[in-house]
Amino acid sequence: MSEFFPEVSSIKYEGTESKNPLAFKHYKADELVEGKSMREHFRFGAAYWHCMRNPLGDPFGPGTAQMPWDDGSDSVENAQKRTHVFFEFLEKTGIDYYCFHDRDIAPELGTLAESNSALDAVVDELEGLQQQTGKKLLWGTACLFVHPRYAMGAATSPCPEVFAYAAAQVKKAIEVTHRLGGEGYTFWGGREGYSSLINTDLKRELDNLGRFLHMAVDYKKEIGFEGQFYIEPKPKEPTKHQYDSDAAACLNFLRDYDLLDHFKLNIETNHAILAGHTVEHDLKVASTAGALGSIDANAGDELLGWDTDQFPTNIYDATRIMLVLLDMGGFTTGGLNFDAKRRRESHEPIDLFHAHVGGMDTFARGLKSAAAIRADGRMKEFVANRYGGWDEGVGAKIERGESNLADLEAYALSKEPVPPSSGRQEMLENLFNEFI
Ligand code: XUL
Ligand code: CO
Repeated sequence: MSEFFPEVSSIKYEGTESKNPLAFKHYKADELVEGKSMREHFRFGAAYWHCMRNPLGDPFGPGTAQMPWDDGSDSVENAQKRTHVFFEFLEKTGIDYYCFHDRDIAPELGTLAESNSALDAVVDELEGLQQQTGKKLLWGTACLFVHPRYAMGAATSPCPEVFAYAAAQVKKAIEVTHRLGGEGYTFWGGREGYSSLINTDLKRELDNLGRFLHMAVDYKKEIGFEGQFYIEPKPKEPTKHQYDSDAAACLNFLRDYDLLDHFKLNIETNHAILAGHTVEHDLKVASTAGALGSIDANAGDELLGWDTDQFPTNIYDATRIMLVLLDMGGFTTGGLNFDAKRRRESHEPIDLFHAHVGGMDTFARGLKSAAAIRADGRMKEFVANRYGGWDEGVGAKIERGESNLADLEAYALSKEPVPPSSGRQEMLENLFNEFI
């Protein structure tokens, strides 16, 4: 150890008095909250693509990230070496899980067969490192959006050859995820959408996407992969419109194509914002449908309006996220993956640590606040009372399905409705603040 990040030792919990920027002030892995350790609540994951592969470029300039361990080549040796850097990072931060795209961990080479064997060689390395450290794969995925062949989509490409290539890539990515004991597999349709409807056969593209996902479900069963499949909604960027635009659109698509039993959603904060929602909204929509699977934790910048993938530092948001999560009983297969990158100006390796430590501490505060709100009970009680009319009389009858329009007309003719009492939004917002 201490080979690649000699300036950082294992990050410890030092409590709120600590002035050490590389110490946890709130995240204490084994501390119990609502009877479960923080580590189990969060199942924190790190994103291989951002930690190891993101050079921190932007549309106006090249990458700035210092990666002294990386020789910049597409060699398998270089790819294997990176896995050791990454696991040192996981060990020192105490992050238990990770996520990857096939092409983050191994290079895309001249042919699919060569790319597949490069992937196998890196997966060998990852398998050994997982065994040594006990770290686990939260989910794997295939990168179906970087290579120019995918410029018009993968499963929704107008070209069947591209569909076939993408299918082959997903097959292999599911296999390696399975081999590494991955607890899930994510489909993020990077370019499954359109830039213009003028040249798009929308129905055909959606039908093909449905077919593609059914093939994946069939293959999963065939090889006995028990991990959870996720769809990650995102409305746009890089395309103008992505079919998996938000939680509701994904659920509708899954229902339409008879896939709902096989998928849950992986909700990402910045994607929900791009869809014109809060993350709390998309989490609620997903969890209400029994389909909230995992979370890609990050933050956007309201002034920039694109997928900035910043690290989460907002305690209000973290509290709202943790409230939804605690209310649904926590993760089963999923976890909290930091799909976040440092700013271009934060180019030193140590910034990776500052970023993740801050994200973990933010969520620890969110968890504690959310648990306190739940223990206090006033918020929940208010909502229960607000809808209390539905528990008795005419409300209960409607909910039992025993009313029709004529009955309700007779009821309405017999008395003036009692108007609802105040929603007390401001009072509840103040109450929420008591716990932050
Ligand atoms: C892109 C994004 C992806 C997915 C995995 O915005 O979030 O990195 O999480 O493909
Ligand atoms: Co994501």
